[in-house]
Amino acid sequence: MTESHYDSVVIGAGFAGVYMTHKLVEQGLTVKAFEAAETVGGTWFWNTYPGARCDCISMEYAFTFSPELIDEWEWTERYPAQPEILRYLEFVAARLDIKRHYSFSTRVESAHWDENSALWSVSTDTGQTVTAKYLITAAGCLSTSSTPAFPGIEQFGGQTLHTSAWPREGIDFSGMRVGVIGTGSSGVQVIPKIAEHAEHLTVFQRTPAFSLDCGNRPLTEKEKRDFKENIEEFKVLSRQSGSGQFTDTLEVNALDHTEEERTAVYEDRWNRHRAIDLIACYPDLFTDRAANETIAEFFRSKIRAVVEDPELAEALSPRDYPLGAKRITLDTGYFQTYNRDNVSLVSVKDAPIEAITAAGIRTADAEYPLDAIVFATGFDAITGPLMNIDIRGRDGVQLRDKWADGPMTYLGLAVDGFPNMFTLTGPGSPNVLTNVVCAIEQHVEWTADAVAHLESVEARTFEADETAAKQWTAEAVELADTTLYPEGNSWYTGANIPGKPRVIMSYVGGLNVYREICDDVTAKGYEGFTIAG
Ligand code: NA7
Repeated sequence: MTESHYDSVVIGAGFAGVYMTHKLVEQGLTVKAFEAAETVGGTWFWNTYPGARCDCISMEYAFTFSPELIDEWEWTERYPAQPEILRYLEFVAARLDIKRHYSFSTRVESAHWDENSALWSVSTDTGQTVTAKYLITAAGCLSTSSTPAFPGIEQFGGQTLHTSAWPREGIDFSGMRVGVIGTGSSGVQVIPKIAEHAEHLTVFQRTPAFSLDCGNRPLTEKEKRDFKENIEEFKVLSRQSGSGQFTDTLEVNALDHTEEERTAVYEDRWNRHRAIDLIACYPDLFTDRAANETIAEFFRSKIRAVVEDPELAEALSPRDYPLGAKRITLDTGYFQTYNRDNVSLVSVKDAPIEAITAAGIRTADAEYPLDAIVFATGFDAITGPLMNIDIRGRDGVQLRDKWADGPMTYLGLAVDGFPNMFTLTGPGSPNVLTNVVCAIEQHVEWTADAVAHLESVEARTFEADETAAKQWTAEAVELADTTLYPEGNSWYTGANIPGKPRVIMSYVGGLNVYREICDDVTAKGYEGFTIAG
């Protein structure tokens, strides 16, 4: 073999790529890893917009596999801001000595399976080509940004920015008329920050967000100590939970409580400032629309309590989808921002944005002159990062063609016709509907065990069976249909990208159940896979 052959290629240096590379190296495999950014971080490298913050609690959004990493790292805030998570990943990369396996500032353009050699041939935008037995994608769920194809975008005379490609030196909005399009997690976080500096901020809202005041604050010394002292119990509880975040779900349905009892429960949960404590507080909240409406109305009451103008409060209140069917956003002073004199809201639901002009934004019924436009318009999530790479399996079949009508995977981790390829946080896994770091630890460890097994039996190929993939994908859809997820036009279902097939891209049965299924597959000798020698 030439120097450009490795046992495995890993794509990406976010949480998943860093841990996967570490595990494979630890198992004695050679690894070539690629990352488009100049360093580790993944989505936390790119999303540097002001206000960018995780929607999971810091101590829960961290690796648990290494006692040293837990011991040596100290989070400062309850909800970590982007710079702190990036520092954490740099710390992890340094402790694991992982960077030497990476080519940074290098984007993988193609990965082609070669039948004769049973190897992947992987090429990059810097002209590197390597071969590897295993191809492991850790390309992230939110790494392909989406900017709607508004006509005239190129004519705009001011500055345009996407939240996920923010200038690292920052931008001074003083004296500027700024427009923000989008009120998902990114919009809800960036809007209060821009409002502090802009001369005027106009928010273009198509769908209002259910948002939870994250009540962010520094962690107390006691919280930090308790976490480390009780880490083993924490690991057990988070692994037993469906969302990778322990919560105490009541044993009574929302509709079996009186309104007064429910309000007391919601109020208590609201003050915990943790989304899972609200959405999972009653068992029926996410399966019964009437139950869901009770908590949706509670969230609306919080908007009315903050926004001084009742008409504006109503315009900011979500009404036409269940709470949780689009991601609950976590905010710091979001609704308060609309009480400012320099902020206005434009609803583009009924009068959509028609064009971007040289001077600003034109909707169906008005024109808004602007100096800068911020696209907080989200991502071609989960499948986008994989379909953007020219990945070809057996018989030259392209992944993007295979998934043209929607992704099909086995366990979210493997695709039939694509031997020796593992898709960490892939569609059909419990990726973004759980604490993703918890999901990543499970995916990486399961994959590492599979690779160790394949090496020990000197397997040549490992491939998901088509029937297993079809069945897994169909079951994942059926399971989602028992919930309220299909009722939201969210990036969970591809509904945010025009033309993208509308199908749930996450396994909604819970990370705990998923873990058992994966372990069972392993125990049954990789049931649903064909291992060829
Ligand atoms: P999201 O949650 O997909 O939000 C995108 C926002 O942009 C959302 O409010 C969209 O409205 C809006 N949007 C998209 N296209 C348009 C057009 N054409 N016109 C008007 N408004 C539009 O992305 P985020 O970056 O906020 O969050 C993604 C995840 O990143 C987040 O959940 C965290 O996990 C991190 P819509 O709702 O589609 O009507």
